Amino acid sequence: MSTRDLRQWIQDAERLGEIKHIRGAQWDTEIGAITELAQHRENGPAVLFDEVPGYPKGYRILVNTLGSLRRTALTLGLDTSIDRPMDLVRTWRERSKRLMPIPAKMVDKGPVMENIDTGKNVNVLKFPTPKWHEHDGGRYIGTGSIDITRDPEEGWVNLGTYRVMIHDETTVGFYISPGKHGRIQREKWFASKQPMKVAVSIGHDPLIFLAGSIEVPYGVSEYDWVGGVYGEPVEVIEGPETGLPLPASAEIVIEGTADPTEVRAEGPFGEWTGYYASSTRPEPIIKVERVMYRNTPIMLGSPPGKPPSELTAYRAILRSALIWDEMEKAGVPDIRGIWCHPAGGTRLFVVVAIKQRYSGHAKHAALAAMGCRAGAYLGRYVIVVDEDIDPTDTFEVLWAMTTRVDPEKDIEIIKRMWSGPLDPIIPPGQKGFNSRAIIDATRPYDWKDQFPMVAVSSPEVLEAARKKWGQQLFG
Ligand SMILES: Cc1cc2nc3c(=O)[nH]c(=O)nc-3n(C[C@H](O)[C@H](O)[C@H](O)COP(=O)(O)O)c2cc1C
Ligand SMILES: [Mn+2]
Repeated sequence: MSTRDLRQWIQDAERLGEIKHIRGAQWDTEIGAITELAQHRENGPAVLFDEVPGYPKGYRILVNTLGSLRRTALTLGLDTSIDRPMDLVRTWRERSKRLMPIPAKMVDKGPVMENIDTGKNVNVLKFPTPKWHEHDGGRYIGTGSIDITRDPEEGWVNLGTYRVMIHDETTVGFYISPGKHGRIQREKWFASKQPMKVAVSIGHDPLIFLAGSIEVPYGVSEYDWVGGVYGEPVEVIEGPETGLPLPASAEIVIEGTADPTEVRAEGPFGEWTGYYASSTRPEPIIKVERVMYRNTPIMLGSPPGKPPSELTAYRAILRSALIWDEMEKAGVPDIRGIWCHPAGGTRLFVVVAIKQRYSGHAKHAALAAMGCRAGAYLGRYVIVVDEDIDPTDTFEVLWAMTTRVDPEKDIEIIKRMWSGPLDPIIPPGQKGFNSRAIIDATRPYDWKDQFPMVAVSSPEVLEAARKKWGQQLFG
């Protein structure tokens, strides 16, 4: 798999019949509502909007790129015929085990430099940014985007998908949850009273967006991770205002500065939990100094919202694989499956299936699942089941929870874990921590051999009956 820009991705997806075209939809309610319809349908289409009223023809917006298994496989360079989520989790785990980060390559120029606005010409409103959800507090130019920042002490560059709201022509606001890499970097800059340079790329290969929105380890640039997936480096140019590496083939990049003393009201914005939980708070802003963009630029949009959404589609696969890997590294043996359920935004309801090997194995698994980086932020429930339960089958999981759990013994509460403003159940003014429930829905290890037998006939008996009587039974 070689490097790719957004236009190449569109061609590839077009060949698979995965893109719908919509012309003439308005930015204020229609594009957001159409996006919601596409995202709420399982394996719904990617949609390319053009001819947005009030904007030049060719200024486009692409949404729901990672909203199907097929396009997620395409983006990761995997077999696009895989049609079961757990098979994609397994395939990606095999592939990612061989992944070696490859540093980005600096080049002198790239298509993103086709148009350059500086000084009085800067106007982020020239692009058809939608108002994604009806009750949003503004237009969010950054959703399928990446915020590019540098660590002032360690020098490494982070790419994080952190939402970016338009305040006016030359000012945008950005929200980063506590503990995220960009937030840690920003706090270092601001603690030493220095402004932070920030660049935002708004339109790139969806793989870059994917990398910006999942847990690539601290200290590793997401550029290097993406290079590892491609097997060759991402080409970047040096941002003239910020000195930051910018994707050379990005559609739109804004460069600017965040000053430690300047804040403005940010939000409300429809969030991945399905609520407007963080409401409005003062947040840092970026004073935009330069906008670079390709001719007829294509914005990549990925608004979060009530699950299921695009982000729950691909992140269920990626997060399940990541937690599985991190648990293995924590020494948990015999994991048979992991599923980060989309209903919980892939964070709030994590099911782990194990083949129990020792007393305490289930608790070991649960604590690792909620303690590792991919599972630590804003979780709620970790459910551990035996290997006969398919973690992607909610009916099976609920059956285990209702029959293998004695609540007073098997539910454990862990307090003061990593949460933040987006947590809907924590009251305003008290956000920051939350608690977690571990539900051990495995057969109790100490008497599992006496645990009641499951009341189904053996596969052989059922198969024989099906052969002999199936025709009369089901026709
Ligand atoms: C569409 C979308 C929007 C997101 N918006 C935000 C956001 O506004 N703030 C935030 O902290 N994380 C947001 N996230 C989650 C982060 O991108 C994710 O936690 C990522 O791992 C952060 O990068 P980091 O690991 O380098 O900190 C969003 C994710 C997606 C998919
Ligand atoms: Mn990171």
